[in-house]
Parts: sequence; C-alpha cells; structure tokens
Amino acid sequence: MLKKWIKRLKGDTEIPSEVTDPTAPDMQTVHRTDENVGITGPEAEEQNEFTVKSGENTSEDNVVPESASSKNGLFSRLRERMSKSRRGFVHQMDSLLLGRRTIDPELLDELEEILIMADMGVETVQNIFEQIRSDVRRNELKDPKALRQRLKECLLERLSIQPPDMDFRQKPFVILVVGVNGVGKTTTIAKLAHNLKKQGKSVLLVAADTFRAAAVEQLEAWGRRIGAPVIKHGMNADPSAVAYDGMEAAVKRNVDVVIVDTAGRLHTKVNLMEELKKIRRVLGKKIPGAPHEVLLILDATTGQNAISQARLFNEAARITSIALTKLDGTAKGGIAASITSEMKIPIRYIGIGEGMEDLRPFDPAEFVEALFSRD
Ligand SMILES: Nc1nc2c(ncn2[C@@H]2O[C@H](COP(=O)(O)OP(=O)(O)OP(=O)(O)O)[C@@H](O)[C@H]2O)c(=O)[nH]1
Ligand SMILES: [Mg+2]
Repeated sequence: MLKKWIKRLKGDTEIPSEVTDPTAPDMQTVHRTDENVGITGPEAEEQNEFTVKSGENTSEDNVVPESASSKNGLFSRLRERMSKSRRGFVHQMDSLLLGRRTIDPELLDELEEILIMADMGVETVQNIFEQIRSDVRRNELKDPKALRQRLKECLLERLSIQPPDMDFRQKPFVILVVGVNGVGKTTTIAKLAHNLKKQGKSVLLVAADTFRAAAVEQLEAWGRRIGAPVIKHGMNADPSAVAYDGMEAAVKRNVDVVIVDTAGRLHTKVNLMEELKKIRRVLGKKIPGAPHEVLLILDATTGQNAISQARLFNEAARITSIALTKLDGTAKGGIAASITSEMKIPIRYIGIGEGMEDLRPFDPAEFVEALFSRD
C-alpha cells in the first residue's frame, strides 16, 4: 500500500525559483453561515421516517465515487484549504532550500527545526532526520531537490496507516464520537451523517451530550437539516441511559448507522473518562460488538496537546480512528504525521472547513501532495 502511495507522489522535486511571502494574508477566510453549510432543498424528512435506499450494505469506505473532474475539484479545494500550512512551514522549507547546491549539516538542522515547529513531533522528526543524515553520509542524497522529495516520502510513510473499512453489513453500525470540548464532534457527526445519507444509508443520531441544553438543540437542528432522527433525553440526564435508548431505537427501526454524540470532556478528568467507559459498555450490552467505531475528534490547531488527548482517550475508550478537524485553520499541518507516527492510530477523516462537504476521507498521498504543491 505504501509503495502505491509513494508512486502517487509526483516527482516534482523542483524548488520554486520564487517563493511567495508567508506573511501575506490568507486568501480564504472561513465564514460561518448557513450558505456554506451546504444543505439545500427541502427541510429534513419527517422524524422517524426511515428509508433504506441502498440495496445490500457491503464493506466500503463512505466515499461516493467521483469522476476525474470532480476529483480534480476536490483536490484543488483541499489544496486551497491547506494553504496556511503550505504557505507556513512548507514555504519556510522551500526558502531554505532555494539556491542551495549541497546539503550541509546546518541545512539539516534548520529543516529539522522547521518541522518540529510545524507540530510534527520531536520524536518523529528526529527519527526522519536520522534516516536522512545517514543517506547523506552514504552519498545517497546529493542535492536539495532529492532532499525535498525524500522529505515528502518520509512524511507519507509516517502518515500511511490505513483504517479498516467500516463494515456496514453489521447493522446497526454504531459509531461513538468522543473528544475534548469544542474540537468539532457535533459538526463532524453532521457532515458524516450527511455523507452516509447521500449513500442511501439510514442514520440515527443519539444526543448523549446531556451536559448543555444547547448541545441537544444543536444536534437536533442538524438532524432536521440532514433528515436524520435524533434520540434525546432532558438536560443532565445520564448519557449512558440516552445511549441505551438510542441502541434500542436503532434496532427497533432497523437503521443502518447510529452515531452517538458525547459531551466534550477534558481527557485528564478521571470521572469524565469513567463516564465514557460506561457509555461504551452500555452500547455493547444492547448491541454485541458495538461500538464498531470509536472516532476521536482532534482539533489540528491544538498542536502537541492532541497527542496526549489521543493517548488518554485511547486508554478509556479504545479509539479505532481519528478525525482531524480544522486543518484549514492551522499553519502546522505536521500534527497529522505526529499523530499517526506516535499513536499508530489511523486518521480516517480530515476536516477542512465548516461546510458539509468539508469532511474528507483521509488520503495520505493526496494530503502530502496538497501540502507540497506549488502556488
Ligand atoms: N474551520 C473549521 N471549523 C470547524 C471544523 N470542524 C468544526 N469546526 C467548527 O468548530 C466549532 C465547534 O464545533 P462543534 O461541532 O460544536 O464542537 P464540539 O466538539 O461538538 O463541541 P462541544 O460539544 O462543546 O464539546 C464550530 O464552530 C464548528 O463549525 C473544520 O474542519 N474547520
Ligand atoms: Mg458538541
């Protein structure tokens, strides 16, 4: 698989003759409006109405097949949305490599620093540079052009942990969504549910964030927009009880996918992590094997703290994959490599904006290409 991805990395090792000013204002600003939420057409289906439009549910990733032109469009959007990182650390790298003919130890030290500052993680970067220094010593890396290409490959290698396909033949397929406050859990659920609905799957949402009344309302509003019913209790109800009712409703109504929203919780608060363990147990009690997916939402703008979040959430809830949100809002997209390399947990989705179409299945080769592509 890695070989295939490396092959897909374009060999465009040219270092640009001119590099744009990284301090220049970003071209794109994200505005949060209902327009860019991207849902048009009639209001949601009536609550409790379930229509399974697909035939047989097979094991598949939830990506709607795309034509070549829409693929190009998707790539340009990804590229544009990652412009902060591209114009940030990738630009700094290119400025450093510009006009150099040889690779000297100072150059490697400076590059190493840039990648550490881009949140790639000290351990990960040191590991990459051990390899690179030894290649330079053996004369296998001779010029900055080859060095740039090698860095792309090293990054790709660290990112290439593939999540298993979600097997929707397990019905209902239960996804538990967890993470600290404000990382994008509820909006990611909405985007994911929207995607699944587009594939013809029936989706039920469970409002197990009972901490704030507004949290339930937020999920309900999304549910109405995308046409997915929401199971809820009152504020301050036991989230495990809501989760249990959600599972019961899902079985009774024969839905394809259930997504459970949970309250944002600090990964260091033991009692809140215990509550999460309980929710997890309750899901499995009602539906053997559930949750089939435990999706940890990490905010790319929080930097290295994301690693300790991943570690503690994994201990409490056995994370199966990660959605890395707000990549559009950071110049330090290196955090993705730090997560996969240090946690060995796959990134399944990335969030690159607030619109409904801004949740993407994570494709490591496409990601690296978008980062390193020229303006
Ligand atoms: N720019 C950008 N904003 C995002 C992205 N994902 C989520 N957001 C925004 O992040 C904010 C918080 O999102 P929520 O979904 O409410 O976060 P949450 O984790 O459910 O928050 P709590 O329930 O309070 O813990 C919202 O304004 C979202 O629109 C993303 O990929 N890019
Ligand atoms: Mg929420």
